[in-house]
Amino acid sequence: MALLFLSMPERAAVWQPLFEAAGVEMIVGEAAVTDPAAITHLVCWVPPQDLRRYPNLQVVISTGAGVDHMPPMPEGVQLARTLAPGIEEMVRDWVVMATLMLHREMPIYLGQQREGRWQNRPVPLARGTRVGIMGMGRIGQLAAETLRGMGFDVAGWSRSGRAVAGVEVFGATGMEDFLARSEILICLLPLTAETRGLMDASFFAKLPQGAKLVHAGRGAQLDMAALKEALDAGQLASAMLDVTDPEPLPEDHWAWDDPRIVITPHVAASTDAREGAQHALAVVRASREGTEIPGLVDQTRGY
Ligand code: NDP
Ligand code: OXD
Repeated sequence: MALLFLSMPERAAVWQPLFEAAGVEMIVGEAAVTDPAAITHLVCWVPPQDLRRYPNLQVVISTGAGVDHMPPMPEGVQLARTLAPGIEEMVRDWVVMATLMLHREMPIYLGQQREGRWQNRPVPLARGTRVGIMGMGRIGQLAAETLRGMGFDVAGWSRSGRAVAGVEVFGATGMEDFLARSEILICLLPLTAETRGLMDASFFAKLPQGAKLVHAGRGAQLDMAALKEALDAGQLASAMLDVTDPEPLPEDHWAWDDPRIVITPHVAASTDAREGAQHALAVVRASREGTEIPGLVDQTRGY
């Protein structure tokens, strides 16, 4: 079994000794492939032009938690995402930061600072403030745990509505009730056919007036024109976005200068090279042993 590594050279330098120690062949870059038939595993963010070049490919591993950027896999090829505690903790930290920033009205205070204005506003309590998390997977659950610990009243929404200890989770049919209670809405959904364009005008209308949006899922889940309308109408008070569509936004996009929005350039998480390598090794071992591939994606469902 050999793994083809198509990612950053500085990461390859961390991976190589770990693969050597594990006795798994790792090839860096397509140019170094002498026998395409030897490649059984491929790790990348940007996939190669033609996956069919590798006739014995078993698993393609995304270097991140998401897989929405991947093309359809050739017949028989499995798709996995990287499971790494660091990714989950980093996104949790970003979500908690963004939730607090919006809850404590930082967009307004940053505006006041730029104007040299010292003016206080009512100070809200976290305790009892109703937060709704869309996507109660690995990251959503971690964020829920921390936000609950800070006193926020957290509910979740997921496809299955699967129970999560200590959190009320709404399923697909409970969306309206979930939105109606979400004073701060957090999106941690994967991008799929079902979630593309989900946050539009009718969606925002279901939130309480003056709600705040924290978005770390994927840009294409958010209709930016609807976001602007909701902000202008006071239906939304503010938003913090780590993901946009496209990334980056065009230079002249209205959102760059909108004081109600804080944008970070898709930096909620970045996979730690060591953790990424350990995950890839676990995938190769699982393929060898015929056990379940960690991070296996259901390609029909899209996540
Ligand atoms: P998981 O697969 O563990 O969880 C996904 C959750 O979304 C599950 O609870 C799932 O429901 C729910 N879900 C999926 N589709 C729907 C739907 N149509 N309606 C309602 N709920 C749905 O993913 P992670 O928690 O690991 O990651 C989530 C996403 O976060 C990633 O896909 C990626 O887009 C984003 N991300 C962003 C990063 C950044 O830097 N900004 C970094 C890492 C991830 P169910 O439980 O029923 O299956
Ligand atoms: C990821 C991401 O999916 O960085 O890991 O968004």
